[in-house]
Amino acid sequence: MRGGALRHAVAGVLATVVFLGVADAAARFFAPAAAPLVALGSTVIEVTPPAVQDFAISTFGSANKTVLLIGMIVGGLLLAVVIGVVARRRLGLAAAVFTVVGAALATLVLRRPETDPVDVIPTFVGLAIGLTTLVLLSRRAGSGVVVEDDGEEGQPAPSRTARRAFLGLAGAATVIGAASLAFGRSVSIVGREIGGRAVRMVLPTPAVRAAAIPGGAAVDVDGVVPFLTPADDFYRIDTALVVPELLPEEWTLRITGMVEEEVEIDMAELLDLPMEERHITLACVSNPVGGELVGTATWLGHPVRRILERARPLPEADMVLSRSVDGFTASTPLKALTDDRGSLLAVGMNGEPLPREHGFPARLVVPGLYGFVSATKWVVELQVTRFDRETAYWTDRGWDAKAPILAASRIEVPDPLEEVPAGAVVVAGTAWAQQVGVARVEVRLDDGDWQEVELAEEVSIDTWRQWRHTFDDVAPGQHAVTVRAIDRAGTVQTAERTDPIPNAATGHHRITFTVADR
Ligand SMILES: Nc1nc2c(c(=O)[nH]1)N[C@H]1C(S)=C(S)[C@@H](COP(=O)(O)O)O[C@H]1N2
Ligand SMILES: [Mo]
Repeated sequence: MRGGALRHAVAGVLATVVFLGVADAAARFFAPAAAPLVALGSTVIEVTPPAVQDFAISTFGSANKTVLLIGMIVGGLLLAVVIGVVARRRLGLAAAVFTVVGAALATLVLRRPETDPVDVIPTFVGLAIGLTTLVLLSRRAGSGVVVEDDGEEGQPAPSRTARRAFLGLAGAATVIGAASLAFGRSVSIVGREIGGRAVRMVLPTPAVRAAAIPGGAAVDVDGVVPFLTPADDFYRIDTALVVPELLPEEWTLRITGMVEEEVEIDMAELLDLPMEERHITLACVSNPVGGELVGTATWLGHPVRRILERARPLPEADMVLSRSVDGFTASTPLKALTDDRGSLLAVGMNGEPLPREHGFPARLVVPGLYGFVSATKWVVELQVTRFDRETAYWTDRGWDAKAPILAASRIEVPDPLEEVPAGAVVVAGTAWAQQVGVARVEVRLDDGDWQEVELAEEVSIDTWRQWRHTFDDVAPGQHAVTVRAIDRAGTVQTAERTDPIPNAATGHHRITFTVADR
C-alpha cells in the first residue's frame, strides 16, 4: 500500500477503535450489553445456527467466546480499513457508512433483552467521537497521491507539517482508543474478568454437611483429574458473551406461572434458610466422547423443592422453566426439582460463594440432568409450566427438551499418543452415571477381551468414580485402549458413535499409546 492509502487505512482503523473503545468505556456505567461489541457478540451467538454453535462448543470448549471475539476483531478491522480507504476520495460517503454501521450497532444494543433505551447512549457517544476522529485524521492524511511517485493528477502530497499533524492526531487517537478499551469490559472477556466489581457474600454454615471425600475415592494415579474440580478449572458454558454482574442485594428469585401463589425471595431470606451441602458431578451435553466438559464440586444451597412448595405448583404443571438474568432458559421436569434427589438452589461451590463465572450469586444444580436443561446460572425466575406450553433456549435450537445424563467413561492416563515404558501399563480415568450409579467399568487392549477394572470408592451415585487397571507385560509398539461403563441399571455404554445433538454424544472413549522397546 502506498503511503497515502496506508495513512487512510490507519485513520479508518483508529476511528473504529476510538468509536468502540469510547462506547465500551461509557458502557461501564450502563448495562453490560450497552457496549456495542457485547451486543454484537451476543447477537452473533443468538443467530448462529445450532450446528455451528455446537461445533464451536465441542471444538473450542470454554474458549469459544475468545474465538468469536477474535473473529469479530478481524471482521471489524477489515471493515475499518475499507471505510478509511474510501474516506481518502469520498469522506462524506465514508462518514455515512461509519454512521450507518454505528446506528446498526445501536439497534443491536436496543434489541438485547437485558437493555433499556438509555443503554444506546454509550454507542452514540462513541459514534460521535469516532466520527470526529475519522474526519480529522482523513483530512490530515492527504490524498496520498504523491506526485513524484506516479505522476498521476491529483492533490499534492501532504506537507511535512500536515504529516506531523496526522501523526500527532493518530497518536492521540491510539491512546484514547487503547485506554478506553482497557477501561471497558469487552477486552476482559478474552482473559479472566479484569476489573469486575469485587462482591462479597458470607456463606451460612450448612445445616446438612456433605461427608468428607474419603481417601479411597481417588485411585492415586498421576494424571487422573482430582476428585473435586477446583472452581478455576471447572468447565464453563455460557450463552452470554459477558458474565452477568448481579449483586446479592439486587438478586431476587420469583416463582411464577402455574402456582397457587407467586413467591419472591431475596438473598437475605435465602441465606437464612437451612443450607445443604452435596457433592455433585455436573456434565455438559456438548461434551465430546472423552472430553472435558464435566466436573465435580461440593455445592451448597437450599433444596429447590422447599421453595417450590411455598408457591404450591398446580397439579397440571410438569415443567419448570428457569430463567437467568441474561435471558437464558432451561426446561426441567418439575419432578426432578421436587423429588428427593436433592436439587439445589446453590449459592456456594467448594466452600466459597459461587464464582461470577459459575452463576454468582445463585444457580440451580440438579443431579442427573445435563446442565442445559437444569443448571441455570444467575437464576432469577422459576416459571412453573408445562412442556407443551413453553420451550427453553437450547430446545429452540434443536436440542431435546428433556435430557438425563447418559453413563459415560473416560481414559485420562496414559495421555493420547504417550510413550510409556516397557512392561506393565497402567490405565486410569473416571466414569459417571448420575442418579443411577456406576456398577462396573471395563477396558480392553486393542481388540482383546473386556476386562473389569478396579473402581475407587463411590462417594454418591451423583458423583463420578475414578478407576484404574494394569495390563501386564504389554508388547512394545503401538496399542489402543478402549473403556466402557456399565451402570447399576445394567445398561452397557453403547459403542455406537453419535453427535452430541440432540441429547449427548455416545460411543466408547479410545486412545492410542506406544510402549517403548525394552
Ligand atoms: N445463564 C446460563 N446458565 C447456564 C448456561 C448458560 O449458557 N447461561 N449454560 C448451561 C450449560 S449448557 C451447562 S453445561 C452448565 C455449565 O455450568 P458451568 O458453566 O458452571 O460449568 O450451565 C448451564 N447454565
Ligand atoms: Mo451444557
